Amino acid sequence: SRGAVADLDEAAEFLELFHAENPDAGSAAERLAAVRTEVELTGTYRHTPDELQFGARVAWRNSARCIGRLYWRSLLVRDLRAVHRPADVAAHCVQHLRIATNGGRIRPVISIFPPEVPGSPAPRIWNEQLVRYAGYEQRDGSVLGDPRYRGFTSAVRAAGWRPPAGPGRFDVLPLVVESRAEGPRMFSLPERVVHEVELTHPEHDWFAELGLRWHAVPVISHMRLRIGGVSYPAAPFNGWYMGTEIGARNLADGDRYDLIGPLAERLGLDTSREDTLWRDAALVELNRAVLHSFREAGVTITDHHTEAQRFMTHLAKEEKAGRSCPVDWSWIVPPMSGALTPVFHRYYDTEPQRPEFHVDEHAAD
Ligand code: HEM
Ligand code: NRG
Repeated sequence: SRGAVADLDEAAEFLELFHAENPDAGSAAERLAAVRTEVELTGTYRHTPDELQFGARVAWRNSARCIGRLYWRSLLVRDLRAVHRPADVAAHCVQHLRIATNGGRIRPVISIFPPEVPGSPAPRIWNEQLVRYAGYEQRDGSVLGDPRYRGFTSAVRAAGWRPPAGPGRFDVLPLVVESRAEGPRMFSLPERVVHEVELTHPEHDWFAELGLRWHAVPVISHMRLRIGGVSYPAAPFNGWYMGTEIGARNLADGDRYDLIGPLAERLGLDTSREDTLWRDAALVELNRAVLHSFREAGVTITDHHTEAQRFMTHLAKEEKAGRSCPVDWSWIVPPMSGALTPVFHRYYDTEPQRPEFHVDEHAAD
């Protein structure tokens, strides 16, 4: 299948990078010769644990859309290349959530499942993230829950999944893991491992009555990790949230929870004219509530000013190391108060670098 055979040019490029940045790792020429032979004999090659760890960390370092890259060296890499059965993949995803959540002190973690190799297809995770909320299409065409997962929700319902206590706005979807041997299989996440934060506001007591919440850890599970010509289709990874992801997008976007209008009403803002900036005022209160609630709950989160400042530090460090740092301006600039952050006010390198994460076109939405 496509991508199953390791690309020797990409392997050489990666091994040169690995040895340049890890001078104690021995001879690059010797390793490359061994890899050449292995690829000729088997169509692929096996990364050493050190290569795997370095490759995953550098893939994060190269993520042009990620503002959180300052701590790329701290990524905890779980080598799960021996785990093939869907039930075991799901169990290790649960373990990933436990390790990453860490009682609220979130740790950046990646779990790397088997690569695509000739003759042995790798398991796949269909979910976009390990924790996502169901979206139920109502008779009137509106959606209860997260409209983004309307398609995924109806697919798992057709396959027999039932929401635990009747449909709600924040029902955690099951994992779907597929292998060649067993096909797609569904697994519910144990409630205890899905840490969530109930949203309150630092001043408005009534905010709690809105019944809003969000999960503590974003674990992206639909991106393929490609290291030195070898492709890992299931490699879920996480860091912590930047508040705006929840407050300025997930809960605010018109095609997500769409809460700006109802919130402005509760805040008593003048919504009769745009130039009162009621949308902007409501957005700020929603984002204050997100940051306040995570902080009170002891769950790691950062505001966009702090994270943008850290990213400037990261850029300076990468420049000093003589490396090009790819950046996608349209993703790096936060979705509120963009020009108040330093990342807005400059141009960036855009040339992609390898290793990299890619959106896996096979994953469901
Ligand atoms: C994207 C922050 C850790 C890889 C993003 C985005 C933010 C962000 C705000 C944009 C998301 C959006 O607009 O939807 C952070 C923070 C982290 C962190 C605060 C804390 C440590 C990580 C880690 C990895 C990673 C550990 C990988 C090992 C990526 C990738 C994207 C991304 C690949 C692009 C996702 C896509 O194309 O949909 N990150 N991140 N990030 N991040 Fe990070
Ligand atoms: N906006 C998405 C998550 C995308 C990645 N963000 C991170 N990644 N913080 C959301 O769920 O809102 N990370 O690995 O920490």
